[in-house]
Amino acid sequence: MILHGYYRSTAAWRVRIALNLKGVAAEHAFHHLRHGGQRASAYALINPQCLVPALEVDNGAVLTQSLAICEWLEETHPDPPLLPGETWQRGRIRAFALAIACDIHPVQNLKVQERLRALGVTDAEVTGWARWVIQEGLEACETLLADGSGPFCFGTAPTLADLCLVPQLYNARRFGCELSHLARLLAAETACNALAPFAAAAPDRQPDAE
Ligand SMILES: N[C@@H](CCC(=O)N[C@@H](CS)C(=O)NCC(=O)O)C(=O)O
Repeated sequence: MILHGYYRSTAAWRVRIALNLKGVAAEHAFHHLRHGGQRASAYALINPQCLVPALEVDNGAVLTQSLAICEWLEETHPDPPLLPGETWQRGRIRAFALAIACDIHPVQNLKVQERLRALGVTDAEVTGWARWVIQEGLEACETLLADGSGPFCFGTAPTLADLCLVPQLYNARRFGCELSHLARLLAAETACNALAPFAAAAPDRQPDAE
């Protein structure tokens, strides 16, 4: 099994955490996003969206989209669960994960930033745009956890929600977001980072880290 990623890709990071939590071994292939590696013709054959991650399984078949990969891992390796609990709780975990994966991350993604720059938007304006998108989105995420007891997003063990949160907080800091008032999110991040599967998935622990 090969995970195609990049050390600082928050979407690939989600999958690295899932693999580590479930104890599933994978080789890693790295594609330098700042150098356009995701658009190389060989990689476009693996993921026609020219995005990481992509998971190539042993028969050569490929699964794209980080949350689809995480759900496939969940179904093939149920323990420990990324979507624990009864159906309502599982729905809430998915809603939180999707708030990040669908409504924050794609709007601040590299591709969008590059397109804005190509249209003449300045670097400072692009950074401000990403900061605003992430700040507004994470403030809503904090409220989504209002009735929780922690220490993780949804209880006493990490779930798909935490897999999305930790990388997005990293991006939030890169773009200068104000996070100090997001107490529930920060507490969940602290709980996650104390776990070896999360620590081993961090960007600075990846072989292609710069
Ligand atoms: N929805 C996709 C998003 C994938 C994605 O946007 N990946 C980013 C890195 S985090 C990427 O490959 N960006 C390259 C680009 O924007 O050109 C997923 O969850 O897998």
